[in-house]
Amino acid sequence: MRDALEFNEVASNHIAQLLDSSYEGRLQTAIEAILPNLGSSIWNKKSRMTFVGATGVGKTTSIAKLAAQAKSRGLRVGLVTIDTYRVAAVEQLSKYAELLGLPFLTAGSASELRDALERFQNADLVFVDTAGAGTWDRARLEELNAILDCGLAIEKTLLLPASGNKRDYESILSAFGPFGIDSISVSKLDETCCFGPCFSSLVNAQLPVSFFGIGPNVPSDMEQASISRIQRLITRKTH
Ligand SMILES: Nc1nc2c(ncn2[C@@H]2O[C@H](COP(=O)(O)OP(=O)(O)O)[C@@H](O)[C@H]2O)c(=O)[nH]1
Ligand SMILES: [Mg+2]
Repeated sequence: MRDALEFNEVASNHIAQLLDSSYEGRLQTAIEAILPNLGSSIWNKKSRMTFVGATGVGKTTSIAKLAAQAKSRGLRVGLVTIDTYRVAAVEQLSKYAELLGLPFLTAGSASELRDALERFQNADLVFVDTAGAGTWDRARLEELNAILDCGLAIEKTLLLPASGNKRDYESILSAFGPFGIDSISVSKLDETCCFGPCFSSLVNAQLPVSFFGIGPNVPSDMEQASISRIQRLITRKTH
């Protein structure tokens, strides 16, 4: 077991916790003990939710995946984008909205976002797409937060790429942390052969872990985070 955890570059202090004698042979329980907060299901509560994170990490695609899954469960879904700087970004989500037959609005300011959410007040789920923000780009991060701070509750999920390294994760968490993150999701689990650094950043963040992106396909490649998936990712020895 130690070999597998080391192969996947799980940090040594987390390996020690996982292999603590009281947990031996009970890896699942051990993971639950150090990563206690898996996000609750979004399907049975009214929710307004946004993904924040770096450009290209998969925010828009994740929203399309979840919106499609929600629609197929018979939920009423609205889509809003505040990523209005780039024409292609608006087009990307509006194309998904068209394909999925979902209502779509754009908002360029906090008051426009508030209006959009009010127009979607009868929806079960509203997803708000955002522009990517680099961890060094303080102005962009603050601007993003100012728009999201529209006076209505929006759950913020920080989307991390599965293939990051320890320092990148630290920098992303410290850049986005001050803006109040409710949960973390991970994208592109299919694109890494080494989940340890991401796993350790999740343990260190101690925030609920909500979704895993496991491929590019809409809507199938998005799942609720689970201990069993984490266990498989940190113990596999082949790819
Ligand atoms: N392999 C893989 N590709 C993904 C995943 N999620 C998103 N992508 C791809 O990543 C690229 C950028 O995604 P996008 O949603 O536009 O990122 P955004 O800039 O954060 O909104 C697209 O080509 C997506 O198809 C995933 O879980 N696995
Ligand atoms: Mg996008």
